[in-house]
Amino acid sequence: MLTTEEKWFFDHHGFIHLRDVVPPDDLRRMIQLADVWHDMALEELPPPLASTSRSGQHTPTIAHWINHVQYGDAVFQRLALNADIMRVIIALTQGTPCLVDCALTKNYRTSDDISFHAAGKDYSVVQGQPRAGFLNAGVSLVDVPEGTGFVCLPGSHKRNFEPPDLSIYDGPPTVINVPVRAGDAVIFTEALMHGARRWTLDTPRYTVFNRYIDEGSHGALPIESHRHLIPDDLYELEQPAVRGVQKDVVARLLDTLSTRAQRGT
Ligand SMILES: O=C(O)CCC(=O)C(=O)O
Repeated sequence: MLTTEEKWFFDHHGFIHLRDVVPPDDLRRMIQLADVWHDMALEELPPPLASTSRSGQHTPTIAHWINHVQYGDAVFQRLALNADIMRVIIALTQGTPCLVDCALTKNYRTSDDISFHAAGKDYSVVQGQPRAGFLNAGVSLVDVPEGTGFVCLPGSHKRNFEPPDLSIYDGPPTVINVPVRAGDAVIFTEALMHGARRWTLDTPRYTVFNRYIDEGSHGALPIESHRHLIPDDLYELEQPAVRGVQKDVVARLLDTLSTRAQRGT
C-alpha cells in the first residue's frame, strides 16, 4: 500500500505529499462552489452545509471553512473517495478509516495565520507499519508558493518531548513550509504540530480538509436526515470504524488500486 520510502517519510516527518491527484475540472468546480458558498449568509447555505467558523466564538478574520461539503456536490464526494488519497488513508489507519469531516476553506491576505497546534498523540508503529489515529488530507485547489500556507514541525507527531515555543515563521530545519501545486494533497497526522502562514497572494487560497480516524466515529457523520444526498460508499465510509472489520467501500477501493497497479496506471 505504501512504498518503503513513503513509510519512512511519514514516520520521519508526520506527513506525505501526494502530487497531482485531482483532475483540473474538479478543481475548477470546487473553487466555483467555494466562491458561491463562502459568499452566502449562514442561513442561505444549502442544508446540511454549515460553517462552525462563523457560528462559534472565532474572530471575524479567521480563515473560514464550510463543513459537510460532501453533501453539497458530487465533486466533494469524489474527493473524499479519491483512490490515490485513500491508498494512504487506508494504509495509515491500518484498514479501518472513518470519514469524520469535509471542510472547504478560503483564505485571503487578510485572513489570520494559524499558530502551531496538534490533536492528540495517536501515532505509533504497529507490526512494522505506521498507524495514525487521526489524519487530515489537505487538498489544495490552487498553487501555494513557498513562504505561505501549511507549515509543520517535522517529526513532532512522535512527541517524545514537548517542543519549545516556536513560531510558524521560524525556518528549517525545525519549522518547514510545504509549497504545493493545485491538485496536490498533504496527508498529515493531526498529532503533528502544524499551522499555516498568512496568505500572501491577491487571489484566494482554497483548500479542502478531509479528516479520517481509525476507530469509532466523531458522532457528527453521517447526517441521517440528508443521507439521500451522498452515495452508499461515502455513507459507509462515514460509519464508525471497527478495528479488524473491513468496510465494503475499503474492499472496493483496494480492488481499484490493485487493478490500477496491475495495469501500471
Ligand atoms: O491551512 C493549513 O494548511 C493548515 C490548516 C490547519 O492548521 C488545520 O486544518 O488544522
